[in-house]
Amino acid sequence: MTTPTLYYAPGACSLASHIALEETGAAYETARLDLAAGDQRSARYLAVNERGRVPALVTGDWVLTENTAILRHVARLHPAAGLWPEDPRDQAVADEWLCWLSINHHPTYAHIRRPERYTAEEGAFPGLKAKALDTFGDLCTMTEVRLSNGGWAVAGRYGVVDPYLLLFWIWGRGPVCRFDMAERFPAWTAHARAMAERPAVRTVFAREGLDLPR
Ligand SMILES: N[C@@H](CCC(=O)N[C@@H](CS)C(=O)NCC(=O)O)C(=O)O
Repeated sequence: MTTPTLYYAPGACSLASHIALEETGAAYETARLDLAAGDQRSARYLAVNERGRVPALVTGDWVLTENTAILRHVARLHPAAGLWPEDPRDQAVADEWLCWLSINHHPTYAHIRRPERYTAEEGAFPGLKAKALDTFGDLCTMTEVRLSNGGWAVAGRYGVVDPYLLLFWIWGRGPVCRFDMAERFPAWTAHARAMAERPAVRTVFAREGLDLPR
């Protein structure tokens, strides 16, 4: 079988797919992009993913983008890793989580980081960023509520939703939001700390040069 290659950028949303691949224990390769240097807009990368975004998972001549698709695909390709639930309701809950995070958390965060994508008026940037930061905090509160029973996100079993949750915890902790995650989101922080115990997470954080949740 062809070994897939994950195109990723340190600390970007590709982190979730990166952890999921590592969790399977199967062989894969990585190709690192520096988004600040504009690698995603290079001709070399646009030939891989014409959208100029990470992640992209390349298997032979097949290119798959979008975290939610990659997460589901990786889980289904490696059923023995148990990363996708078997029960239909649990599967629906896993899909619900992936939709919730990708449709709400990700674009809201993008409004804080990349206001120029959402308004042409530079004078509107501070207001837009401030409102998006508030909204991101509100979304985190809603995510916290769903995690308040503790444990992994879906039916108490580890799966691909968990690394995707970790990504947004990391972004909440990071320099763009600077949230006190432990204070504001204790259940989610317990989840992030449990993630930090996993060997696959440690491997990927070391490769990406990220600080583990504490
Ligand atoms: N919906 C996509 C979003 C992909 C995306 O926006 N990736 C960002 C990193 S988090 C990116 O590559 N940004 C580079 C750019 O916008 O120039 C997914 O979840 O995979």
